[in-house]
Amino acid sequence: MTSFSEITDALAQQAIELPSWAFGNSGTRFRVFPQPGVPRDPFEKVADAAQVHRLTGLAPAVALHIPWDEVDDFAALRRHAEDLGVALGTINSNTFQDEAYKLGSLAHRDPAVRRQAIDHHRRCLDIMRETGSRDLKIWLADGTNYPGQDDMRTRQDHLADSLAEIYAAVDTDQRLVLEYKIFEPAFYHTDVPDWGTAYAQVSALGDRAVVCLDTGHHAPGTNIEFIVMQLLRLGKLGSFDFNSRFYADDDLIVGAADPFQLFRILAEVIRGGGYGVDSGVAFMLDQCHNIERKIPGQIRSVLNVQEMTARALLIDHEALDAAQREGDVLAAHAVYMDAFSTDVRPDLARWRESRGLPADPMRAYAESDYQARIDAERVGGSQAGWGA
Ligand code: RM4
Ligand code: MN
Repeated sequence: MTSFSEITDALAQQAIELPSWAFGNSGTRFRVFPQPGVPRDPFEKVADAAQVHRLTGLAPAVALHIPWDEVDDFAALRRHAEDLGVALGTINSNTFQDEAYKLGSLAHRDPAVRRQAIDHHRRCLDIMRETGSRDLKIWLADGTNYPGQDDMRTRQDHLADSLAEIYAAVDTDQRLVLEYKIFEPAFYHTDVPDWGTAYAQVSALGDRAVVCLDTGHHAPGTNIEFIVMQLLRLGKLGSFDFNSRFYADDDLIVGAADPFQLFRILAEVIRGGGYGVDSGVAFMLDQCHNIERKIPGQIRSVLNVQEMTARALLIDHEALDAAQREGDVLAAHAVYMDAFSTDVRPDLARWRESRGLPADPMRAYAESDYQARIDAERVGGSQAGWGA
C-alpha cells in the first residue's frame, strides 16, 4: 500500500471552507437550542472560524450567506478575517426568506419577482468584489408543493433566463456555482432537483458556471461518488457542501453517519483530478450544530474530511489497476478496502505536530480558554441564527 510519507504533500494542500452559519444558532425546523458564546455578528463568526483554522490548519476561508452576513463595510470584515489568518470565501445568495419568494425566485412566473432575485445576485457579485471571493453559490428553494400548481417547463425556462442574466454580470475571475437539492422546502417538485438539471443549466451558461454537490441533497441510497465521477469527467464539479445525512438534509457533521461514503466520495475526487490547490473544486462544509458546541463541531468536521482524504490517498493505484485489468474482482475490492481500513490517526497526529499544530485539535480546543472567554464576553446583543 502507499505509505503515509508519500501522501503528506497532498495532505498539506487540503483547504476546507467553513460556513459562517455553522457558528450561529440553527439546525432544525423544531426547537433551536441557544448556546452561550454564540456570535452576534459576522465579525464574531469569522473569529470563531479562525479558531478552527488555528488548531487544524485546514480551514483557511469562511463562506458568507447574504443577507445574513450583511455588514456596512465588507472591506473591514475582510481585513478582520485576514488579521486572524483566514480569508472570506464563497458568497451564498439567499432567495428563500423574503415574502416575495413564496412561489419561487429565479423561476417565478412574475417578472418583478425574478427581477428582485436577479438584483439580489448582482448585489452578491458586488460584495464578492470587496471580499475577494471567487464563487457565487446559488441554492434555490424554488419548486412546487402540489401537482399542477405551476408549469414545470415554463419555470425551467424562466430559471435559464434568470441565470443567464446573472452569469452576464459575473467577472472573468468569478464563478457561478449552482447547487441542486432533491426536495425541501418544496415537496412535490424542485426546480433544480438533481445534478443533471444543474449540469444542463450551467452548461448553457459557459465555462465559469459549475455545479455544487451538497452531500445531503440526494435520495437515500444514491451513489454520490458516481455523480462526483461524472461531474469531474464533464469538467463541471465546482464545489462540495459537505455534511452527513441519515434521512434527509440533516446538515450534521460530515462523515458521522457513513465514513465509508465519505471515503468513496474522496476517492473519486482524487481519481478525477478534483483534489489539490489547482483543482478548481472547492471543499466546503454546509452544516449546523443544534445540540453540540459549534466550534468543536466544526473542528471534528474538518478532521473527518482530513482523515478520509488521507485514507483515500493511500489507495494503491498500481495494484488496483492491475487487479481491475485482470478482472480480479475480490483483489480490486481488497485494495480499496485496505486503504479504507487503515487507521491514519496516529500518523496524522505526528504529522500535525511536525507542522506546529496540536496533535489532537479537539483536545487542544477543550483545553484552551477560548470557549470560556466568548461565553463570558458575548453577553447582550442578539445571537446569530437562521435569518441573521
Ligand atoms: C440549503 C442549501 C444551501 C445552504 C442553505 C442554508 O439547504 O444546502 O447550500 O445555503 O441550506
Ligand atoms: Mn448546501
